Amino acid sequence: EPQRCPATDWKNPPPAVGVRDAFPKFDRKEPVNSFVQICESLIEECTRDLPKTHEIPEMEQKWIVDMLEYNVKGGKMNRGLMVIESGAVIMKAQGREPTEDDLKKLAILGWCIEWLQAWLLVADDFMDSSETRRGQVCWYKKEGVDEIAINDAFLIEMLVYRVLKRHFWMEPYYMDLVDLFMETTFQTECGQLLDLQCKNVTLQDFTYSRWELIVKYKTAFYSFYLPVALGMQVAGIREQDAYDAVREPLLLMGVYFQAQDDYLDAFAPPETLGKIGTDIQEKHMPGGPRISRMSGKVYARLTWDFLPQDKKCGWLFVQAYHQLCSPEQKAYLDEHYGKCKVQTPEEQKIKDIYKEVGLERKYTDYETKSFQDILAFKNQVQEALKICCSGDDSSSVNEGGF
Ligand code: GPP
Ligand code: MG
Ligand code: MG
Ligand code: MG
Repeated sequence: EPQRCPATDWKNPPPAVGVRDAFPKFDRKEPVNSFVQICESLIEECTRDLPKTHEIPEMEQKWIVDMLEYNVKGGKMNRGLMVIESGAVIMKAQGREPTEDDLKKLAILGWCIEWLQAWLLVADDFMDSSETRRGQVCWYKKEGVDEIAINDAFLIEMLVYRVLKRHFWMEPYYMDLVDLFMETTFQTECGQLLDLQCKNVTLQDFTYSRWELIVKYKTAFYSFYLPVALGMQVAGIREQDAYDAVREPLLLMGVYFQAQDDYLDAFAPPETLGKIGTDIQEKHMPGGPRISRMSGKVYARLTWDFLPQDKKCGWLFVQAYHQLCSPEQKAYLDEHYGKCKVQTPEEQKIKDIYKEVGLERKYTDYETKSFQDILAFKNQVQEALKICCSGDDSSSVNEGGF
């Protein structure tokens, strides 16, 4: 049999069978704990051989392990767990119980999304000049990390493809997984571009439809469509109609999710949020000398140059500015939005305006309407999954609570 990837053949080609045998089981009664255990195995597996295969010295190997430990864990793991849940529900609808290995495969793909998200956030925090993430200091802010964070983000990205190769190269849907991860990354990068370009447009351009476009691309594809599409791949679904039928409601969920993120950025206390909201403040600190320490040596160096101030197109802002504010309130936003420092009276005043114009109520109404819009797709999704799920046990899709 000809070799699959002769130009990049690994020194130790991953075996076709038994590659996950030593992995801990995914236990549906202990989903969170057993899911985390599987991440440990993945970190071990993808860093263990680097000294041999890529001539990585011990220090850099340890850097990668520590960097993964710091960045891939500590999230809510909603996306990762969603892969397992949707894969298992679909398999049941097909009239089969997911095997132990099916669940391990789903969990590994779940971690592939969590790792994708990890590198996106490492990069995003750098771009947003954020301080904290998941209750800890942002990676790029750690001493001795700084700009290395950019390469670390790229490293995590490629480790995902190495996990895919090790565990799925022999599957008929391996190419589809690679294609799906690449397309989803591209969609997310398009969204991030739209998000970052906000600093080059005026507040007038921050319309609801621009906001919706940004969040559909920067959040919804990777957070909601990707987990379910991965579950469908493992469940053996090949029909394009099925993927097309689930995409729209999942994207609506993603858009609603980002509205919630934007809402919480202003209104949730940092202890609950695990980070300090940055949507209202200016995004780049003025440049200046800064001391940093590496391998015991002290360096003084220049940090950020004076970069143009930027502003964020968030759900709260687009609602307030275009629909709810009085001319005076609008003028205040024109003067201070995206220009004030974090946790200052100006930032607080903007939050007060958000409250005065009734944004909390508006958000609750939006939440109710989103929920109804999403539920309206229930039949369409059930039909699509029934078509490609063999057997006539048509009630089982329901029971799974898809
Ligand atoms: C988070 O948005 C953005 C992403 C996860 C996409 C990043 C994409 C890249 C190509 C780097 P946010 O900045 O509103 O989220 P948070 O408030 O959590 O920082
Ligand atoms: Mg951010
Ligand atoms: Mg961002
Ligand atoms: Mg946010």
